[in-house]
Amino acid sequence: MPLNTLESLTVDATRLANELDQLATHSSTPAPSVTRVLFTQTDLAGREYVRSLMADAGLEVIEDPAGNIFGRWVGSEPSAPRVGSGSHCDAIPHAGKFDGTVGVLGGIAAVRALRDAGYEPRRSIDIIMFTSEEPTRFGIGCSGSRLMGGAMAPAEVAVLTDEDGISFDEARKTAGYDGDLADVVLADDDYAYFVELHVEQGPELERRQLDIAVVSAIAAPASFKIRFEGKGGHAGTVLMPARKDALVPAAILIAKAEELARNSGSNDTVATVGMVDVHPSAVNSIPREVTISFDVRDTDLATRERIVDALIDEAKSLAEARGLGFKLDMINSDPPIAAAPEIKQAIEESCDAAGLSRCELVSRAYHDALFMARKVPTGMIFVPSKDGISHRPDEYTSPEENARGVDVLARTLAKLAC
Ligand code: HGY
Ligand code: MN
Ligand code: MN
Repeated sequence: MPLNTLESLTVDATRLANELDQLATHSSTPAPSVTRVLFTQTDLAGREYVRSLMADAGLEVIEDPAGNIFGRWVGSEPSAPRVGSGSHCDAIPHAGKFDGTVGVLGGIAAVRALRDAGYEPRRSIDIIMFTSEEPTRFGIGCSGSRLMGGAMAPAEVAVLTDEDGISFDEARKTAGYDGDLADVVLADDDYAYFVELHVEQGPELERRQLDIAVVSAIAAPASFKIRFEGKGGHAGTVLMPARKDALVPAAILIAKAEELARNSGSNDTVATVGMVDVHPSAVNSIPREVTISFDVRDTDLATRERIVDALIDEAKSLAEARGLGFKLDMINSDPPIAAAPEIKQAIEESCDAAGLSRCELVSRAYHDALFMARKVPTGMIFVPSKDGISHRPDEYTSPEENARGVDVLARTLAKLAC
């Protein structure tokens, strides 16, 4: 079908907004927050809803052993490498309703708009809900796309365990996902292209008053845990010289992380300690074991590595100087990716055809696209985030802004799948 039929492309902004609201009701925390953790009841309910939307849009619903869900629009050449699009529907505790979901429900809306415009793909188009982009339950993000992209071995993912000691393998099977995780890994020619629509989760589009960002690169995330082991004891009877307090060096290290990130010489360096676990955590007991989680990112791999190494060195010398035990648990340390030029161009042309303003941005958040890029030429489309807010209940992108992103996604998919 010639692409000029796309002049008649219309996206139902209200319907998409209602569907995003409906999905947000599947949450284990009260509105306006959204919490939807991998393979919990609310996640399973969310999956059911996504499958119903895919089926309603005429997509063939396929699920793999890791719980990745594919809504397939079979093209006239079903054996040709497909075009993939999609994102995630799991949500960290007390998040908002747009992170990830706009890329899944927006992808389905893009298919509806293309069908209504009379478009017929040559390459099949898959709208993918990746099984778990957030690290909440198993400590590492993007387990589904890591498997698909070959960034993590099936045997490694299978044994990831949550804080109750339940493994990924047990959790997926309880959720009804059997089969061999090795079947999740993509063949090199499964997909020709992958495009992800996502909210910016930053302030740039709103600040510059632009409609769309064409993502040029995705920053490199690393996360690790450091544990200090001391002696603990009674808060009243153990005098200061005799103490081996595990929380004080942790506090010093947290301040050090901020100092290193602020003074790295790069505006793109970020370092966060989002979790601190203190044992035994009693007001009158000296902390005996403390585990702190680090999230360090930069668009430049060498800079990020330098900050991570400096933090680990600092931790080791703090432990030595204070006679404490020390343990490092490296969780992930991923390279950045650059978006594929041909996909950036398709997105740019689609913005221009739709009469939408655009700019180029680096993604400081990671996404499933970071791992799909291991196997497939990949690109991303951003729509604005109000006040740059995300991972908070007041995350917001308007129906009109989401619909503009879907319009660009639809045109981009049509270009790539023809
Ligand atoms: O942390 C991230 O960048 C993503 O939102 N999970
Ligand atoms: Mn997120
Ligand atoms: Mn996301």
